[in-house]
Amino acid sequence: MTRVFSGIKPTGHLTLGNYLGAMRRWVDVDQHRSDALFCVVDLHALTVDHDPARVRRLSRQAATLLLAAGLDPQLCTVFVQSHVDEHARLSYVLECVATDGEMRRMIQYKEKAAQERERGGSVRLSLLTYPVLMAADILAYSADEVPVGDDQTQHVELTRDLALRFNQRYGHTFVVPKATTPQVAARVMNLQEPASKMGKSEDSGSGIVYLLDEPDVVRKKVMRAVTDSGQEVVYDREGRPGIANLLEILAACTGGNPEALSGVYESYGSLKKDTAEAVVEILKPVQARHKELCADPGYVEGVLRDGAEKARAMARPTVDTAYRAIGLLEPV
Ligand code: AQP
Repeated sequence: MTRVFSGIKPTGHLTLGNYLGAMRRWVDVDQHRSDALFCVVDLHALTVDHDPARVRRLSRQAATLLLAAGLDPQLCTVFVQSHVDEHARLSYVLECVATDGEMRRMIQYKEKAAQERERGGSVRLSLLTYPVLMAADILAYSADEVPVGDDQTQHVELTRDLALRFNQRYGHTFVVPKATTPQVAARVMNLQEPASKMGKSEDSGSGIVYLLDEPDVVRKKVMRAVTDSGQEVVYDREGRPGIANLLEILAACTGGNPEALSGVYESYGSLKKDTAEAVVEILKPVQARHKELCADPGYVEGVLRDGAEKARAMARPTVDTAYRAIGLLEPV
């Protein structure tokens, strides 16, 4: 059976981008057709300036939202990265096959490091090595596929390179995974800055739809989305990025196709109105289930406890094999 691994970083409240680009496929497709693991990758949230209490709160919220979105612990494994030591154990070994140059070429590193410097902060070493930890997350479970949004494909490519290099130098140890991205909404853009991704750790929330936004807040954000001075609704990602983003969001929410939808609308206003309602509808059941789960924190804790135990048992043999292969003595 295909093994699937993916994760979500508790660096902010989860967004419509996280949902349409990744979570929805995990729920609708991956957990049914594969042996799937989904992880709140909390160690990754420590790579930038953070408030410890907030990271703990966001980790709990992310796990609850994964279940609210429909991940079923009977079908897949849901857990928190820091509860399974194998991630950090393997990460160090992979740092011994990765190079400094490879890390510095990562687009996300360049962008986030520049942001940190702009804020007057210093860049944490873990921000540079973050893709190696992500490779460890994936390789520890011998995952065949990694369902992600567009922004993460470069990191999965690096994971493939590290797996191949390790296997070649030290003997076959890792499965070489591949990224899978959705056909529509692989990159949901910020409603106020359609040239930038809708990212959960951005400072301003007005261009970002959060999964727990009230319906009226969603409507307001979508209705105020930046478009352009034109009138015609056409799907043109380069020339009309704001409109293209709305068409993609609408298509992703309604199961349509952004190009086909563009012929349906005569004004930006009606496109925005339908997009807002489609988003409100898609978020409604997730929000209702989230409310129920918040009233039952023991259930969520139980899922995470069982998930960590299962994940540990899956990861340990591979990580032990990697330790022996690279030259570390077996414990006595
Ligand atoms: N805007 C997006 N469009 C499509 N997919 C997206 N994903 C994130 N944003 C979008 C996908 O969601 C999954 C989980 O992402 P993550 O939490 O691991 O981190 P990220 O990719 O760095 O997402 P964010 O929200 O932008 O976080 P910050 O702001 O902290 O960097 C991934 O599969 C991702 O592709």
